[in-house]
This record gives sequence, structure tokens and C-alpha cells, in this order.
Amino acid sequence: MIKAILFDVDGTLSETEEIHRRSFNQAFGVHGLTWHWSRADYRKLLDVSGGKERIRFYLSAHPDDVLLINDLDEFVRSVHATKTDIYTQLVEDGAAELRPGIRELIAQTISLGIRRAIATTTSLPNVEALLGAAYGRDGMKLFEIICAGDSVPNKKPAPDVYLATLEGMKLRPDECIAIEDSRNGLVAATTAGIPTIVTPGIYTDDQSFDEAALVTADLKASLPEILGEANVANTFGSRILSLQN
Ligand code: XBP
Ligand code: MG
Repeated sequence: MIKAILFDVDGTLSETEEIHRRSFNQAFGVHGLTWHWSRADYRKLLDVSGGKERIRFYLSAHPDDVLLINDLDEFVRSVHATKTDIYTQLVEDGAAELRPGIRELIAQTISLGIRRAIATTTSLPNVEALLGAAYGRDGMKLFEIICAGDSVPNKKPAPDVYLATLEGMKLRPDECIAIEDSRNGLVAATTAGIPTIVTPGIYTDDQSFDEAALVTADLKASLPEILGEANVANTFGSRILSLQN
């Protein structure tokens, strides 16, 4: 019986990666860097989860830039902190909106007593900004557990964030469904044993999702249809049907 839905954030709750990319590029300028991540660059860089890890990965391909940096850890932390400030301001100003069907899906989970959690690689301030913009100041309270960013040792595709969320929710993997947009997220969730629905985003539409219970363009279908298509036993039966009518 499905007792909880575990939501990814970037690319799933909202198409936010273009805002991240813009924020990275603005932060580079603030720090006097001539770097510019194009959409094509960013599609490749997104193979690396985590903004700080992504900056380090980029530097690994630009050794000449590394030579100019005295304290690499402090440099990465500082640039990423600037990026997060820029990103959260953009989101608070309304740059992001929930993907089609997400608001209705969350409303259905509330009506049906299905629990909700967030399992994301993104930094916690980014989640707060998105949920605040979408739901007001109580947005974070919609989710029992919000497992984000550096709260786990290893980011997606490692299963850490999903294992920590399951532990926090005191649920078994088969009692949950994960909703993701990327291969990294799919691998993280399925490695944790969680059936996963994938809604590919603008940066992940070319990835493979063989392990997914369902790949769907969006979540506009009703929850029973989505769970049915994912071939996941939804034992809500008539309660969901009554929701539909
Ligand atoms: C997607 C990520 C994050 C964001 C950037 O997270 O990999 O790193 O791209 O956010 P999700 P940060 O698991 O929600 O898809 O710069 O805060 O890492
Ligand atoms: Mg994602």
C-alpha cells in the first residue's frame, strides 16, 4: 500500500535548472570570473549533482584557472553561496512555477492522507524559496521530511538522500513512490528500492529511464491513473474515484 510520495525538487516540482544556470553565470560575474555556462555546457554539467560539486567538476577541466585560486574549498563555497543568494532571490521574485499537475497531485495526497517528503540534491534555501513562492510561508510544512543538499554524505545517484528520507518517515521502500526528472535521481531512488515515476525535464529528456515504474511527460493525470499506469497497487479504491467525480 502506498503510504507516501517522495518528491525530487529541481526538474520535478518545478523546471528550475535554467534559473540555476542563470544564477551560476551571474555569480561567476560577481566573482570576476569570465566563465559562462551555455545550455549545452549545463546539460553535460548536470551529470554532476550538487552545485559545489559541479563547480569543482568544471574546474577539473580548467586546470589553468585552478592555478589562480589560493584556497579551492573557500573559493567553491563562496561562489556557490553567491549563486544560492541570486537563485533564491529570483525564485522569491516569482521566477519559478510548479510543473503542470504538481499542485493538483499534492492536493490529492492531502485529501487521501498520503504522506509527503522531499528528497533533493539542491540546497535547503532553494527548497524554502520554491515552496514559499508556491504556497506561502507554510509551504515547507506540506512535507513531513525535507532531505536536501549536504544533509547526506553522497549526492544522487547515490541512494543516501532516499535512504535518509525513508528512515525519517519510518517507511519501507515498497510503501513509497518517488517522483524524479533525471537519471541521477532515478538511480538514487531505485537503488534505495523505491518504485519511481519519471517526468523528464528540459535538461533530461535525452536520458534513459529503463528502471522507472513509469515515464510520463507530466503529472496532469489523476493520482489513480498515474499509480495505475505505474502498475503500483493503489489501495485507495473508491476514495480516489470519489475524488475524481
Ligand atoms: C538538482 C541538482 C542541484 C541543482 C543546483 O537537484 O543536482 O545541484 O542543480 O542546486 P534535484 P545546488 O535533486 O532537486 O534534482 O546549487 O543548490 O546544488
Ligand atoms: Mg531533479
